[in-house]
Amino acid sequence: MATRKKVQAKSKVKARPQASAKKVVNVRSQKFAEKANGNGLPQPSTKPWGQAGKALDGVKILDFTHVQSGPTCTQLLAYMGADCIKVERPGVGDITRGQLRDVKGADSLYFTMLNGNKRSITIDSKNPKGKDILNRLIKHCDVLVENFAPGALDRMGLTWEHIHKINPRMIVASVKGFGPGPYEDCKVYENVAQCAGGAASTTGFREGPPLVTGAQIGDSGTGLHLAFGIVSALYQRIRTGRGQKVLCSMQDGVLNLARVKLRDQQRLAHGPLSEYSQHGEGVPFGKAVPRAGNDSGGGQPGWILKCKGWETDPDAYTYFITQAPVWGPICDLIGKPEWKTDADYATPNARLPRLKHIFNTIEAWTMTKTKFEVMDICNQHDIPVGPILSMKEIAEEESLRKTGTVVEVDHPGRGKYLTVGNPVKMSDSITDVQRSPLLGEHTEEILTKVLGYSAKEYAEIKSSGAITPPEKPAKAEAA
Ligand code: CAO
Repeated sequence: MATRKKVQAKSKVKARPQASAKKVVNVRSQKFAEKANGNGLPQPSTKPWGQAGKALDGVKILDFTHVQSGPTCTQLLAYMGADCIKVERPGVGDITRGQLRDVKGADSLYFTMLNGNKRSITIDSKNPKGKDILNRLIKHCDVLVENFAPGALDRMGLTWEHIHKINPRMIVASVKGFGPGPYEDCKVYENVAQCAGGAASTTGFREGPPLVTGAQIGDSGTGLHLAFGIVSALYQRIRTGRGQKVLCSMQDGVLNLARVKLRDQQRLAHGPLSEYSQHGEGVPFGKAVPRAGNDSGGGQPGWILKCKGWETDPDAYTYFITQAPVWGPICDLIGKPEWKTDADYATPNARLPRLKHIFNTIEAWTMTKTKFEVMDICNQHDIPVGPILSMKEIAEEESLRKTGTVVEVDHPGRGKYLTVGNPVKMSDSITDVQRSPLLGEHTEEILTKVLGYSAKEYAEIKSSGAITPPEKPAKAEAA
């Protein structure tokens, strides 16, 4: 009790400077207070949960992204309710529209799964009228998001100075391969980032080469980081009234996700990494963190084990963690009750040099069960295990459909397809996943309804080449 009182007292002291913050904030909070119910806070919505709009309703995004990293970011913002206006090159669009195509002539899944809930406008950013339109969009929007190669935005004339001059409130958010330094001018794709961010050197088996992972930690991971930066900048703008630059380098994003390996690098200076199975096998460590195969990244040893059917099913495996508190039930399940008291097996430290033998013994048991049976049996004893789910199994998993994590949407060009919905679930901001837009589907709507161009102006824009693909040169007449 005494401790709680102390904490409360502390937070009171902290709250005071906020209440007497700068004038600007005071004026705003006074306005809130007028509507308030006596405690200085705005009234809660009268609408039921989930019916008061979405978290980012009213936020307008000028989406200049392409490929994967940037679109991941803006799709998440759109899922949260932001109005995302995707600018694409006339006639071409985001290059992924045509990459890895599975349905002839239709937008690829690569594109459709990264650009849901957005509107598409085509603008040639190098055409003078195109530049005018972009300037209007800059005035209209809150955030410009881009992931062009270094310098490309500046070459379009859209420098930070230019943008900030015409809209001081605009947040300019960028993904680049590297941050400032020797590699800042380099173009970067997913696997380059995985390698440069320390993930590849620490992934794979000790005896094999570095390995990249299937999860797109460089692209989607960095897009996610950028979304966090944008929302933070929007929040800070409430106080400062001005936008700022937000930069996420893919190298930084990957390193952030691989931070436990930088932890291990520093631990190496103080002795071998005892939880790595190479330690138990008596293999000495080198100067850098080695690849750890399927070792668990934390303090509880784990490994991937075969399950019933592994001979024909490449995914008939389970991850099995020998968490210390459930060592007793593990021994009972695998038919080794004597290991509970045997000094060679009874404690986590005693087990470390014998992990290979222990996992082989557990595997002899898991091979008699399917991965789902292992899951069911082990969870009754609180033993942490995880079936290796194939993408087929995930696509068909009922519970993921029910939560809106896997969503089926209909597309005029390609029919029904699956996409990944919002992985963040909010009780008062419900995501409604919509199909990706066709190239330029909303050009007229945005120009006339959002930017207020008249019908006459729209016709002029149309004939200027600013929103249409360049005309193909006439074929030379046969001699
Ligand atoms: N109108 C006119 N021109 C346009 C345009 C438009 N609407 N949209 C793009 N362009 C132009 C750009 O201005 C640029 O022209 P310049 O080189 O003359 O300035 C050109 O298209 C190509 O842009 P780019 O260099 O960004 O594209 P790229 O295909 O050559 O490179 C990529 C792609 C991803 C390697 C590079 O953009 C990059 O390194 N981005 C940052 C890191 C990143 O996000 N990587 C992840 C990609 S996802 O795997």
